Amino acid sequence: MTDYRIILGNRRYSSWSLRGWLVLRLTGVAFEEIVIPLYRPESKAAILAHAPSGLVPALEADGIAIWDSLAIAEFLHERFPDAEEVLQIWPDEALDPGTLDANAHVVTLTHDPKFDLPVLAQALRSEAGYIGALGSRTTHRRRLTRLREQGFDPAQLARIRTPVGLDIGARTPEEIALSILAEMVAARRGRDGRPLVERRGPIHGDA
Ligand SMILES: N[C@@H](CCC(=O)N[C@@H](CS)C(=O)NCC(=O)O)C(=O)O
Repeated sequence: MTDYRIILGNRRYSSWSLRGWLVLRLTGVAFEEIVIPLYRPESKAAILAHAPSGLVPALEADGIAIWDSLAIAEFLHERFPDAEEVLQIWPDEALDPGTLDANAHVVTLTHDPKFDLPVLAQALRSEAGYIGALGSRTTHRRRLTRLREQGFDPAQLARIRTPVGLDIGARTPEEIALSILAEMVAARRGRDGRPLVERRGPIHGDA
């Protein structure tokens, strides 16, 4: 019987790890999970002991290593073609603009145009109250060009917040998440995210 072992980072902030793990879980097969704390001096060597890419997730099955989350998904799909819950769809196909109202917050995090662009286009077609995209200004200039080609006008494109988050000097994944969530709250409450010590009016008052 095949033993399946998945090597991954913390699923809460490594979305690549989450994807590999999710697909494996949806097959219904029993598996062992090896969680490697990321971004520590010893992390790379620990991952390299399992996958030559030095990146998580990686899957071990029948003495072979499979890495890159898409390769893991492909491999598992071939092994478990009947796993009904495995969704073979792209993120934008899963995202129905009709379900996103003013309370919806959409942020793309992959930096990969093949995932980010279709999702941003769907979000722009929706009423989502907050649309953000992680990535450099150069990446965003390229995104804007592609979205303009799809017919979005400057006013529509201005809804995308990027670089996303408040300026708190965030570096780690946790800090970046905090900066994005803080901006979401500020946007929702109509505030600009300045320190409270600089606020003249009532702290909980209207913007
Ligand atoms: N394209 C790869 C990306 C994997 C990836 O970038 N993993 C990150 C964590 S989210 C990683 O292992 N980082 C560790 C490092 O760079 O040392 C996949 O789909 O699996």
